[in-house]
Amino acid sequence: MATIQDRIKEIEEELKKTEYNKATEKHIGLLKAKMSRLEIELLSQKKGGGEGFAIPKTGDSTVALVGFPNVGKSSLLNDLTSQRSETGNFAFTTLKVVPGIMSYNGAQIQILDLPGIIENAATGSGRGREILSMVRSADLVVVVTDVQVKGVDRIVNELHRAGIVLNRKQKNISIKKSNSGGIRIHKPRNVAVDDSQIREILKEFKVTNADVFIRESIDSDDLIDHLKGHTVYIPGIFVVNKIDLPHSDQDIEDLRKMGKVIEVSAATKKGIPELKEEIYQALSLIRVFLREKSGYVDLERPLVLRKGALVRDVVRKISREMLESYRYAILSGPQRKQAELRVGLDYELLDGDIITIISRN
Ligand SMILES: Nc1nc2c(ncn2[C@@H]2O[C@H](COP(=O)(O)OP(=O)(O)OP(=O)(O)O)[C@@H](O)[C@H]2O)c(=O)[nH]1
Ligand SMILES: [Mg+2]
Repeated sequence: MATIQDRIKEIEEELKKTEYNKATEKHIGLLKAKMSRLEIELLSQKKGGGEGFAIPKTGDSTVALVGFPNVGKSSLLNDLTSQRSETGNFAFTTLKVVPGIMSYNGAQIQILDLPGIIENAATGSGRGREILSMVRSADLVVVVTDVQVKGVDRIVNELHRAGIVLNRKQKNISIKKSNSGGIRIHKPRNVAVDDSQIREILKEFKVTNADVFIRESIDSDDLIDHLKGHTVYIPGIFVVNKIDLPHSDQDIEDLRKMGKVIEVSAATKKGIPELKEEIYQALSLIRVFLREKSGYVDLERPLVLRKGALVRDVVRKISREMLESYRYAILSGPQRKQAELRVGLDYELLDGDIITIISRN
């Protein structure tokens, strides 16, 4: 009898052979749904992976470096942080996760150098799955390649199979299962996936009675990702390392379709300052400075928060008790028109804000 792995392989082969066009679109959607379903089945059969692998998250944000072996991930970690990760001119020099801290603009950004095990990591070895679970919890994925750019799509696909979607927003879909009544689909007119295809995909996930609410334009991948149920949506940037070596500009140009591309050389340090800046930007962080009672503002030590953070988040970071005794805060900063803005706990902060917290007593 064919094992689940065999069936996954078969579908993979068929997907490779099938050219994507209007006529095959539905068929491809269904094959992908089948494959996701089988992968979930396979994972549920396996027990947890190796031991002592997980690295605790530290700092203000976590960035995962992923890519094929020998592309220079460890060399980059060494350039970005003060950590020393072993490098070598052969595959699989790095066998465990090596963390480092990149200090940038007052933010402490944790960078994880991951072993170059990517292909079939989702369904393969325990180690591969452990690596993917570290990628899942990262705030940013940096896909590293050398100037042999071809094959980066395989990495993106492998991440996708593991429920990690790069540079795509989560779509507004909800599915309310019921006991009878079949499938009822509620969707706006501009959705490209037709009802029969939605039904087929749902059937693959054994959903036969449900109300399906689709509230924006989606494709079949969006629906499958939703049904898989554990999908995370993370920003990703692409780094082409070893740019000091001969390379094809066209290959790099093609890569730009997948996201932001930064060309660097860990060997000559070309592009390293730009890479640091891009990592910082991609994390969408803001820095807020605290004015102490004495009036002193320490500009060297900002509080680092996510874009969209509220005054409440700063107060909570300082102390829980302060949340109780909070009266109001005064904001000023380069992005504020008003000199001194009096605000409540639910006011949104902007990068560079200086905050004075006024509490009772
Ligand atoms: N020419 C050139 N060589 C580089 C560059 N960056 C790294 N290398 C070399 O490429 C080889 C692999 O570098 P590593 O940093 O060990 O690569 P890795 O991606 O961590 O490899 P694994 O741990 O095996 O996955 C080493 O011999 C490095 O010296 C670069 O920018 N230019
Ligand atoms: Mg390495």
